[in-house]
Amino acid sequence: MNDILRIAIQKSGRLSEDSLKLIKECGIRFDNGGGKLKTAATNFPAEILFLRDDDIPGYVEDGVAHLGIVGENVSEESDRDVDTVHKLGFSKCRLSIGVLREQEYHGVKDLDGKSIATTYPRLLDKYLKEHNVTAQIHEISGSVEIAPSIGLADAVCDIVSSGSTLLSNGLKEVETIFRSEAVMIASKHLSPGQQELLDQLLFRIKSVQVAKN
Ligand code: PRT
Ligand code: ZN
Repeated sequence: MNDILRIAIQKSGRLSEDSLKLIKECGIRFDNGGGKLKTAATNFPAEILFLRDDDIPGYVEDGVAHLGIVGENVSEESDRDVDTVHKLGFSKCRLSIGVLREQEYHGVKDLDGKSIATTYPRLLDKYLKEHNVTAQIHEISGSVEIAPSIGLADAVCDIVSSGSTLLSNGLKEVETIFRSEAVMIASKHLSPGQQELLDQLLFRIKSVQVAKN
């Protein structure tokens, strides 16, 4: 069997350390020194690709990578045609709507006619439609939380973990629209050999998770 699994993980960011740790805890050894973009495992038929998290779902959909570790928020927002094969239990966070603290808020209908700044337009749009709310979505690429205080939007929709970023920007969390954690995603076009390798890897991941609980 000459199959190899190419696993994409985040190069540098909140997912990187736990992704590497998980792979190592599965007994897979590799050299990741020198800021390389790709490295081969020495004791398992796998290669690790180090990418920006936003690029991972697309690489997995295209089959350039066979597996990826990414936040469910990023995978869902990308709307790529991939399988979510396992929840990994780290990088837990939520995608929430926040409004200025002094603004009265009674429920999601209060967002009707408002503008909301976000880097997650697709997930936000889905949520608003499900709740029959018509709001204007302002897609911006970063520093979302500052938008209401500078008059760019009435509300924000962004990732929240401790809540301190919202707080320090004078915002309060009013709706949680999506709960996320790191997930393993897989290409829909694995060969039988790659599927077998994935099953082995998932067995190891589940064993690591059981051992921790
Ligand atoms: O460079 P690259 O594109 O790869 O990375 P990135 O900067 O896009 O992502 P990164 O590393 O910041 O986050 C990767 C993933 O970690 C996200 O997609 C989430 O799944 C998850 N995660 C967990 C978080 C947070 N917690 C988090 N707190 N992602 C972002 N944040 C940010 C949030 O955007 C906000 O600015 O932290 C701030 C809020 O945190 P609190 O604790 O103040 O509420
Ligand atoms: Zn990113």
